[in-house]
Amino acid sequence: MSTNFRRAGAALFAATLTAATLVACSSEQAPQGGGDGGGESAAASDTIVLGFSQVGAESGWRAANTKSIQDTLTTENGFDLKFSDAQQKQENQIQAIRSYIQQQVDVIAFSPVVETGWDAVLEEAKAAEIPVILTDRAVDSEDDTLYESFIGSDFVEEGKRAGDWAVEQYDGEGYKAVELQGTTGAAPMIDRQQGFADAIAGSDIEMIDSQTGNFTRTEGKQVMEGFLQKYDDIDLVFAHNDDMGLGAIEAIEAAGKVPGKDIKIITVDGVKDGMQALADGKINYIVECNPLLGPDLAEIAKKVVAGEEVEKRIVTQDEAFDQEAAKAALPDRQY
Ligand code: GZL
Repeated sequence: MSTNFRRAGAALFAATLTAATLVACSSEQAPQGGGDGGGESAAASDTIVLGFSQVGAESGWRAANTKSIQDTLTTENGFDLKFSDAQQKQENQIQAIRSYIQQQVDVIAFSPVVETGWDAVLEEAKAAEIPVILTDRAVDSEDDTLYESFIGSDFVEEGKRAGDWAVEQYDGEGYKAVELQGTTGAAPMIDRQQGFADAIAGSDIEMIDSQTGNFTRTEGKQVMEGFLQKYDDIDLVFAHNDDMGLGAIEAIEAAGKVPGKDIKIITVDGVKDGMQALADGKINYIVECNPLLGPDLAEIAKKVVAGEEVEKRIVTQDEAFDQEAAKAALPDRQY
């Protein structure tokens, strides 16, 4: 009998027991959390207690992702959301997941800050029969029974789309490019770098330097300042997110050059500030990475708790924008 089925049976037993308990003593405060039920109020047994460990608050994308999760996993929608911000530290995420296990939540969900180092804590969640859902970023675990589903974009495809556009626009001009990489070891950093490199491999665009800007505007600016001091012939910046691209714009302007013209910029995400810079001609192309993962997470969590089979991989659909498309899209952007 699968874990999910076992948990569904336990939930049904708990609900039945709860109904009986409510008749006997309506004032008893039901214990929060999953576990075997026992004494839970009918309302509480219908509520899914979900523990979520978020990467941090490093970028506009992350803020939009957090808002989507908190706006969707509400009590009105049947959730008791326990939310923690790991400030981009894996040890904080592991600590939060262990806390959720101790609290016997019904489901654990998280966006892994980096790909590696998760097997031990995911084994602990599995031993506690608490299902885990990955959102946004992947883990490199060989054992895919450690999580029920992974909901997020295809980052290799995002990098490829960025590189394909660069080749289409700039091949044959001997462009020298620099790369502002995301957090070292994070799935979007590894995959976007790979996708872009594969796309430009057959062109004369030369990647002369890469360095992490940790997905933040401040660090993206600092790294770009360093590149501008080191090289006087940069033609193109590929930034793994809008925030680092916006930091690069500040550095390029401070160096007396015109972003989007003297130095072309391609980024990933499509958050409002990035799309505005694109519309203003300071960025040349943005590949979107949709952060609005709350609805998919809620749907998958409900199916998992109900013991229903769920897709192991749910790929979020992304668009891409040039400067004209950004002007048209801006008024309707949700984030
Ligand atoms: C991508 C997400 C990345 C964004 C960054 O799904 O993990 O992390 O591209 C964010 O803006 O910091």
